[in-house]
Amino acid sequence: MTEAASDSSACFTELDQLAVNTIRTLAIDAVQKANSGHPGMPMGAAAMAHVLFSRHLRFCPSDPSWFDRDRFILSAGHGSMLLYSLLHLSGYEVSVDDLKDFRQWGSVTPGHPERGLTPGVEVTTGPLGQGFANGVGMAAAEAFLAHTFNRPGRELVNHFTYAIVSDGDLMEGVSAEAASLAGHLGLGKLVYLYDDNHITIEGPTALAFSEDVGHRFSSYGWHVLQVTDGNDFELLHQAVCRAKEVLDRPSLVMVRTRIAYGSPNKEDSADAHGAPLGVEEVRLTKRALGWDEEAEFLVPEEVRALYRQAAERGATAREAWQAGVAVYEQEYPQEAAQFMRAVAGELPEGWANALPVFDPNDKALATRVASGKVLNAIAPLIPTLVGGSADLGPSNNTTLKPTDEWLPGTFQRRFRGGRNFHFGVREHGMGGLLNGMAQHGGVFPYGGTFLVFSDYMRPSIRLAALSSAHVVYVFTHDSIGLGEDGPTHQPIEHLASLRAIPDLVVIRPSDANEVSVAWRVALEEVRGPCALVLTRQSVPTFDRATGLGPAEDLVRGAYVMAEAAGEGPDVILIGTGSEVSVALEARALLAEEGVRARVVAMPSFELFEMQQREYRESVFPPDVEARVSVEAASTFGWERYVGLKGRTVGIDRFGASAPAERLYVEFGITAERVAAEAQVALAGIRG
Ligand SMILES: Cc1ncc(C[n+]2csc(CCOP(=O)(O)OP(=O)(O)O)c2C)c(N)n1
Repeated sequence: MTEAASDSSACFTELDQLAVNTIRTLAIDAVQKANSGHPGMPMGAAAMAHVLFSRHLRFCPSDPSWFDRDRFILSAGHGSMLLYSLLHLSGYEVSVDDLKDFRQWGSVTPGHPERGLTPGVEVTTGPLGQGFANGVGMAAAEAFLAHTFNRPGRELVNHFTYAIVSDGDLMEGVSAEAASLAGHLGLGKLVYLYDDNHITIEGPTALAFSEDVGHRFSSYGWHVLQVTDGNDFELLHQAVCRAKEVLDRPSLVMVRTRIAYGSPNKEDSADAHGAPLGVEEVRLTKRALGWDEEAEFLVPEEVRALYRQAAERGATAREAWQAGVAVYEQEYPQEAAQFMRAVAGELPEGWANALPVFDPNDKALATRVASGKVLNAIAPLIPTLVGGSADLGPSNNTTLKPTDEWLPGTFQRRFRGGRNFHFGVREHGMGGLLNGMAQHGGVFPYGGTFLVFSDYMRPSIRLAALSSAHVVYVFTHDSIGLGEDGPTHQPIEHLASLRAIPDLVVIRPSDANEVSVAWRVALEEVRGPCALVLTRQSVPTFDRATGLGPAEDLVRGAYVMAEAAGEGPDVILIGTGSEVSVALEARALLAEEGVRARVVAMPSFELFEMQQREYRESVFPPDVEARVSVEAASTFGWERYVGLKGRTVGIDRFGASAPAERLYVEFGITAERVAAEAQVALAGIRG
């Protein structure tokens, strides 16, 4: 651990103090006007944020998505007014009126920063700890791309990832997972400033947080620095300079700050964490800061000019980068084309031709195994497809062969494009990293675990959906079909709960060929997160030439897999994943009883809901009310498709430890049961 010493100067003047007080008072005014929000954190962290934005951060407000910009994350998203004030001063499209509109309907300044809504906001933060993990993912993506594309003297990717993190961020488990991984990997381009103000909502951190954070991070392998006075520009500047010099480890700059700095009655108090200061306290605070007590949303012109300089520096850096890219294009045309495509988030032309087609005559294949074959078939064509698993690579079939691994020290030397990422047993950290990797851009990230452990990373999945992070989840061992590991490992409610997340596409393919199509959809058609839900156990590859629906129809979410014999169906049987076979068997049983059953394969509710009504009604004709769903999972949600007169076959209790075949029988996920339920539904309708 090092104490920052005075060895360089960035010529801080009164103007810097004016700028910091501008940031503070903008936050105070916006929270007061909105009558809600969090003034304390921006007031306390204003100086460190100012030093970072005015002296270090390389960014270009006129081109917020310039690829080689430094990334900045406000992990403590509740301090959003700190970020909005900085974005405004820096010249992003965030006006004073937008600041006055803080937290209002339709504004670009919502309660917590939302990517895609406000120019300059890199990731959506608010759930503490997530931003921390996102930054690690960004630094990992940066390191991967730098090693993949940079050439001697030609650096296409070379930037830092900064974040301001708070006590709450460091208490959350997800940040511990991500920090451990960042230290292990030696992600040296990661610089975090810790707003160490000793206050959370309930009071002093001493109530619940007493470890030695510095030692903790040192033991993770981080470079830890201390700044004892969070208002000392020189100390802050020097600490950031040192952090940037240490490139073999991530850096944590612990900055002792005072929440609500400048407020005579609320400084150092939890009262200032999440409530407006109040009219009188605002006045007193402005007086204490030497500010015009009457002025609101005041931005002195000279402060704007100071920030304009930072933006100009960024614009110059961007131009130099563009010139470098032009030279690189001449020298390395093939790599340049790959790089440009990656930056644009585009897949190489023709990549989908590499998607395997599986032969129905081959032996039955678990859909997870098919997924592994698909991944390995497409990986050579998509050099920026990177990912791995939370220590379940051999089970999730997420490993690319042959290729390098991401290991400590890997980033310190040129390597051959290691793409297998070992997240370790850290599902939540993996979820946060994947979001950061996706939102850094340039890579297509994927991550695997057992479906049941998607719970461990659910907050990150939710944020991926909320902020359209293009991530593919490989969730295997998707039902009681995993067998003997028992109820702790058998997902029940997981499909329903993932389907309940808006803007998350969940796909449960029924056979190997659907898996192939599912990967294409996940990479090429879905713009946000996509969960592939795959079996542990083998399932047959359907012989589509025998009149079954084409696997390609997976893109529509649901399709007629087997039509009812004769005129129109009496009943519709709907299956997903491994239960499509069960539905097909039930159809045959019903045929023996003179009942015409249509089988619908329904790999994805979400893709189906995107279809036109005519298509949806062609799959589920409204007049065919006898419907039975079969899925080895909670029946919750199936009412939507089976209707009031339909029946559901599923599992609304926890599973059990036994061989899979026995479990299917015990839990009634059988063709006989589906056929019987079909008869019940028909009897109900016929009265
Ligand atoms: C995952 C999560 N849990 C709880 C909250 C609610 N919350 C918002 S801020 C906060 C504590 C803030 O303490 P700190 O991070 O030190 O911020 P400061 O008080 O310095 O503003 C909590 C519990 C949250 N935003 N995210």
